[in-house]
Amino acid sequence: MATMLAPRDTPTRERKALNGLWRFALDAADDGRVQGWWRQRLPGSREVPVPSSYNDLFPEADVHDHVGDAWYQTVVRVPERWRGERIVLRFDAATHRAVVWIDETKVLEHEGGYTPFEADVTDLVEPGGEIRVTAVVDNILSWQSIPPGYVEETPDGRRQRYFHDFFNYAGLHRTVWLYTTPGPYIADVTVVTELNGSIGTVRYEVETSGGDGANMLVTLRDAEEKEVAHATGAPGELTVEDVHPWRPGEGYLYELTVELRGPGDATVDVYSLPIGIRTVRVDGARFLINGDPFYFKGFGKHEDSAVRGKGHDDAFMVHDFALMDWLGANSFRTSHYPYAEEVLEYADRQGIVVIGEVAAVGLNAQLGEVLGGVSFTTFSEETVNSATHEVHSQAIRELIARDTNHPCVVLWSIANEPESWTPESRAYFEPLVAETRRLDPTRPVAFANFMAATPDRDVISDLFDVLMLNRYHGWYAQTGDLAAAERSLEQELRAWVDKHGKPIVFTEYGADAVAGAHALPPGPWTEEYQTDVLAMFHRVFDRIDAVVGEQIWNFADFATAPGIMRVDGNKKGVFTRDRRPKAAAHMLRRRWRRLQ
Ligand code: GCB
Repeated sequence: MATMLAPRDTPTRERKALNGLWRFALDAADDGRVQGWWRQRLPGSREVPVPSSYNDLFPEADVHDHVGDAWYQTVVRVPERWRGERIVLRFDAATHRAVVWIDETKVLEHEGGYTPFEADVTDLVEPGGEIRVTAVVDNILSWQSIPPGYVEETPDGRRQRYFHDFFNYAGLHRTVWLYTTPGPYIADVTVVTELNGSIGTVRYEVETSGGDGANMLVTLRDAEEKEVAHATGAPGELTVEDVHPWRPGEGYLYELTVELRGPGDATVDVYSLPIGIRTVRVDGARFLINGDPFYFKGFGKHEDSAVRGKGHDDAFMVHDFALMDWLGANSFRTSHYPYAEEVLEYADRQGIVVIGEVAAVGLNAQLGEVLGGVSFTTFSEETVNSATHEVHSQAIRELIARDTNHPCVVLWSIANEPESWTPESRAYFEPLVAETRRLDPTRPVAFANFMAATPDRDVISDLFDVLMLNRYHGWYAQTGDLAAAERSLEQELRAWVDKHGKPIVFTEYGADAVAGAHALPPGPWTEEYQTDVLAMFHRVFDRIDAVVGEQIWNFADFATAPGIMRVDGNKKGVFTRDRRPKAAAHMLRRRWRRLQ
């Protein structure tokens, strides 16, 4: 399987982050591609930070609500010592699509806002000299993008409409790199692990480019850097006696080092990556990690913070994980798109379990009416069609290629709340599930099920391994009546258990609460009511064995498109957007840390 190896410093490789302030120009009139803006200094004097969304950096609405191209440009000096190396330009993400030039030459084109892309640019750079890197980043969502949307032409300009409930932040959200590899290099490493009593097995595949006749040495070291196994050649298998597994709550990692050796055993290329030895399996209605039943406690999250929007930020990452730990959470879902790879690397080390989700959110006409204000048929020639299917498929391929070696990821989510009650939806998802399994036979596959897709209507859940349910009893239904909500939730849940007998993870449940709003008796939007809704769900979960997880919607308040259902964004966070606890956080801490 093709992987997408993260850039790393190794004895044979060096990387250089191009983060910082880049020149920036919005291009609402679509002039740049016609006029060839990559050939010159971008017009205007704006600069923006990379990584960050651009939307919230300036007070103007035309920046915040920009639709179309945004141009980024920087000048970088390529180290003289890189002479003779292969040089790669890599973007960890550009939301939602980009074209990149080095000086006058187009080097990259990529669709999809949340996965990396790169190109060998050796022939275009002169070590010691400077290059101009220009990227045009287009934020338009269409029926053929993942996620989908459409653009409305109005007398006041373009307006982007979409069918998901988070703001359409755009820009260079993650690190941009220049990095080196030797000429012949290690291109791909895929690892699959197994456990058998105290013996761990690491099966690996490696692909190299060039270096014919070279041989390969693969070494595994434990966390104390002691060698525990080695092998030559690929594919291969390493056996680890007295294995120390990766497990939830303890991110024990080994380091796998692949060394490519040429004539006379001279080192050609070295690539190392952290790996965790663990297994994942679904058994009846149980979700097993290392053979032990696992119960997910955590959140659906967002990459979202004030000012930087979806720009990756290590400070927020560390703080969010610390808050999750304070609560006793053990997991989260990367709702509704692949997060920065730094987040997965950190989860690997922290022993936090991750449900990895592709950006397929909003493939649902019913939600479209609520959020996009438009009536359409979900699956049709004019809407979600075969071209969309291919983009969706590619998004899954890129997600798995980037994340397959992360032990924290235990489950793939290939869509959030799609239409799942029509023959068209089954025809759409059947091949996607098959493709996901082909790419990764080791992890279970699921999708997050929409409230209206009740067990009697749903026609696709039998294709999947785990039922992930998003439910809002007591909020969008039975608003304000938790007794009725509890009854109807339990009834529905029992119907799922009877129909499928699969493990059920609640991937969303919750209620909006405006921090500081209080009432007795509790009413919607208050902190008390949010707490009561969560407690109601928990009573039901505790009565049903097939429920193997609870991930609240949401970890923190987040930005959305404007709407009368939202108060300055979505307020279902148990933390505010600046990560202050609401009453629900204290209740969760008592439950998850068993303090009551
Ligand atoms: C959902 C969606 C999520 C929304 C949430 C809500 O079902 O999956 O993206 O933000 O509901 O708060 O309405």
